[in-house]
Amino acid sequence: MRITRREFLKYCSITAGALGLSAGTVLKLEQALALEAANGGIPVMWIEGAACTGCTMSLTNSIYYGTVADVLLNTIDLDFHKTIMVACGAEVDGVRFTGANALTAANNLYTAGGYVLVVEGAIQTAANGVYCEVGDLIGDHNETMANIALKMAQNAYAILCVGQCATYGGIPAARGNVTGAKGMWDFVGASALTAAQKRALKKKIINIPGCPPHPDWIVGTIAEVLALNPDLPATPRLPALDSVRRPKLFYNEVHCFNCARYPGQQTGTYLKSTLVQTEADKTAKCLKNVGCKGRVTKTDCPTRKWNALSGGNVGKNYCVDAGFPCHGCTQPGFPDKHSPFIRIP
Ligand code: FSX
Repeated sequence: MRITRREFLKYCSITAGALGLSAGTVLKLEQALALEAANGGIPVMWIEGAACTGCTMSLTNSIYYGTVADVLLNTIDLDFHKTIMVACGAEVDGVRFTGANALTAANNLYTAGGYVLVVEGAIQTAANGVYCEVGDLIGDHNETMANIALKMAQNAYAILCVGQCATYGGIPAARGNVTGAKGMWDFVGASALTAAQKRALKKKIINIPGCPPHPDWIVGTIAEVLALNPDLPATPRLPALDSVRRPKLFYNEVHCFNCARYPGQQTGTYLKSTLVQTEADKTAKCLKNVGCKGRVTKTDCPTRKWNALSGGNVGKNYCVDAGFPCHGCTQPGFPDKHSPFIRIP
């Protein structure tokens, strides 16, 4: 199935509410995509470090589209994504990453501001980054994710960190982190760049946490970035972000306030064990006493839910509705700060 830009716009219009896009934003998106059609579009380069690839899997569950390639190849120009592209190995790394390395080449597509960088997964920094090599890139030796991420981030137009691992370190950076795994923000902060370079780079970062993130959060943010920058100004306009650089469209409210079990919290009616639950408990009993982190977690999971059957519809379910405590995967500090996930009374 091939999805045209027109259909992508239709999708954004139909699902504007679900994606968190205003009518005005959809209009601007139309201008941006028109420019994309005329100019070939700004390429998207998607690189992956230490991760389970769940973020990519989540994106491929984006509703409405047959495949993620339809979303990104036919609407947004995804030039590089190792998991879903057909080409692999030295052939494609040589073309793409060598382009990113050779930043001075006059006709190089990947010169400053020439692409949007999506980072999935944490950056492993110990032992000069050898825990994560990302391809046969330089003659007879491999390049590290750490080197590639820093080079590409410096020259990216904007940087979307997708998933808890790429944003705040996630599971790869949990206790026992011998590989020195870090989220992008901390990785840049600990790098050898100058203070001015770090500031400039950090200004371009948008964090889309979640383990994994909801596909709407990813697609919606990409759509908003395009809509905000139809003319590709030198300094990109970013969506409204909170203090840990999450788009407010999706991460503005504490989970509990929209939770179906909130009445239980207000009346002090708590579930005693996740193993014993009735249907009625789903709206009557709060999960706080079995380890729920909803009180400190900002996410729209309770209203958006996951696995919608068609575009624009609320999803079928999510952790808390399924009887499992929220484990705070959109918050900095996950998983250590929120462990254990389940408390057994
Ligand atoms: Fe991390 Fe992505 Fe958790 Fe996995 O690839 S956010 S481990 S579900 O999904 O990076």
